[in-house]
Amino acid sequence: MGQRLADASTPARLAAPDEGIGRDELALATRNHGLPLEALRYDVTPPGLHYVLTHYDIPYVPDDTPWPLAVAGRVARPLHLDLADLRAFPAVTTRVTLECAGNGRALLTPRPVSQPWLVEAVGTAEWTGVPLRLLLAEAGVEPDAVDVLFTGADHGVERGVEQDYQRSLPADVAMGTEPEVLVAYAMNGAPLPPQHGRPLRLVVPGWYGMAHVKWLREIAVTDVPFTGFQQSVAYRLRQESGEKGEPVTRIAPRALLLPPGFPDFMSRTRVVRPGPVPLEGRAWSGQGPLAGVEVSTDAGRTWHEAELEPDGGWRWAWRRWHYDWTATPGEHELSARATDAEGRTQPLEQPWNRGGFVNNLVQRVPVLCLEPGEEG
Ligand SMILES: Nc1nc2c(c(=O)[nH]1)N[C@H]1C(S)=C(S)[C@@H](COP(=O)(O)O)O[C@H]1N2
Ligand SMILES: [Mo]
Repeated sequence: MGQRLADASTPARLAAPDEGIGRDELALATRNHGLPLEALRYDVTPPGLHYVLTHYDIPYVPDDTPWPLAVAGRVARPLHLDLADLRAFPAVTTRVTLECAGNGRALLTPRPVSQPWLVEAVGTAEWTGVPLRLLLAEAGVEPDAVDVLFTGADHGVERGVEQDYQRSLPADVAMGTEPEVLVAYAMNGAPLPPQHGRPLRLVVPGWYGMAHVKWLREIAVTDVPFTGFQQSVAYRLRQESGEKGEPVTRIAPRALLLPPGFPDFMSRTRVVRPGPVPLEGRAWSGQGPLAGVEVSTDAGRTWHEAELEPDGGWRWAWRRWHYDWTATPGEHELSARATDAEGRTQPLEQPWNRGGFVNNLVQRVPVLCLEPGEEG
């Protein structure tokens, strides 16, 4: 049994406000990566630019692996499928924006010691696969089903216990159509890349990343709620370490700006020239559908309605928004905020819980507008 390892989901501790990034956070930050924010320009994130989060090692899966997938537990007819069997089911393609539940946690005070995302743990892909409800119907779910448990092929040590990556969904969510959960074998029309779950992953549109189990090898229907580490210890909203906490589920509304102008290499401040500066970005929500996006160019003091483009039929994908700004010389702070149809919006003051989950604090983008004719 290995020693206790740092994990990307529940912070072992909180960093003091002035404490720099530690070795455990660096170890996570150098194997995972975020979306370069300029890639918010694309409807579908280009290959390699989608964020990646892996808790353990990426399993090695050679191209010709048949990959057995079991559908077991409280079902009338357990299934033993492989990739070829799955491809024989009707295929569905869905465009989905995926976001890590810990997105934004590196900006919190105190900072949870875990994967240090700023705001870039997001990406959009077109996933192709079999609706999970078809597999469950084929297996015949027993009436006493409570949860459906998904097991990945990766594993590691959590709090001194060796275990597989496992997450469950309530049975009604697993069998539902809004959203339709997929067992996906393709990403953007190609087999899944290794880091995104080759050869099979779960896709749960509208839910935070932890639910989308990669390297999926077993689906088990259970008559008791699943209480494993990634369900009951990690991914809970807690103010104090001993609390049971509410589970993390659907993605809260968020808008991000495509960085305007060009970066000042060291400070990362954005530099623009005076005059018209078109602002654009993306907004999404896994809770209520989006109702609107507003932009502030004065550090959140005043807000202006942005133009939010239609969803093109992709309910679970981000939507483009734009707003015409006229920049004047000097320093500015830009923000955007999304609101959903039920009035949920993004806070200006940080929401806080021990894991730094579901934190949709408004993004702040410092901008320096040059004097006319000045060089950056
Ligand atoms: N088997 C397995 N599935 C997993 C994970 C993992 O570590 N192992 N990480 C989860 C988390 S926390 C996130 S945010 C998403 C990230 O998906 P991506 O790397 O394809 O963007 O995968 C989820 N599925
Ligand atoms: Mo995540």
